[in-house]
Amino acid sequence: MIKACIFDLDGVIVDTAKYHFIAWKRLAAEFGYELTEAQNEKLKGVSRMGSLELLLEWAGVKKTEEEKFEMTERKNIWYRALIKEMDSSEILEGVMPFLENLKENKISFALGSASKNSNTILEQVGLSDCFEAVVDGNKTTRSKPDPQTFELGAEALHLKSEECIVFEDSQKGIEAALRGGFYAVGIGEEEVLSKAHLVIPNFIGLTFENIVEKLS
Ligand code: B16
Ligand code: MG
Repeated sequence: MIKACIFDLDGVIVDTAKYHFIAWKRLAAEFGYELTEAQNEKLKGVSRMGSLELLLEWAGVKKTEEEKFEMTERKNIWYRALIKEMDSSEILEGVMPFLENLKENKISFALGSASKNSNTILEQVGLSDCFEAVVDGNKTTRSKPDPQTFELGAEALHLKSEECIVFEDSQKGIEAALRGGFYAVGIGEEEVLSKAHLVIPNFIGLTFENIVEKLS
């Protein structure tokens, strides 16, 4: 029986990928590399350091561990300046009614994100007190596709993985959910997220009951 939902943040609740893109692009320009939107897609759900490592690999640039740390810190300062301008209008369409529907039906829900900035983002958009548990990059030691993020989420809700639905927009996140034994619902395009149990474009017009029906 499905008793709870675990939501990824970037790409599911809000679209912060556009801000990550601006900040990574600025960093890449420093070593003469132009990051494309298609490459930015590949950074979705990837940790901050993992993203830098991919970027350096694409650019064919080598850096020391110290330099890499400094670069991620700088990128994060630029990124934080951008997210500090966010407000509730950036919550993706359909999300608020879906969360209201969960509350009405007394269905627990948690956040499961790779971001170490999730608390700031939740505060900016007015969702700080909304989730029963928040598992983010500050609480995990293993990145998606490892299921740790969602396992900690289920644990915080005192539930088993097979009792929870994970909503994710990235392939790595879907893989993490499947590896952990969760129901995996992809938010986005079927071709990209085909491994998920179900793919929906967004939450517009959907209820918890609709999703459970589609999964059974
Ligand atoms: P930060 P999610 C992920 O968020 C983003 O999709 C990914 O692009 C980012 O690199 C990662 O968080 C780490 O973010 O630099 O804020 O710690 O999709 O897992 O909610
Ligand atoms: Mg995401």
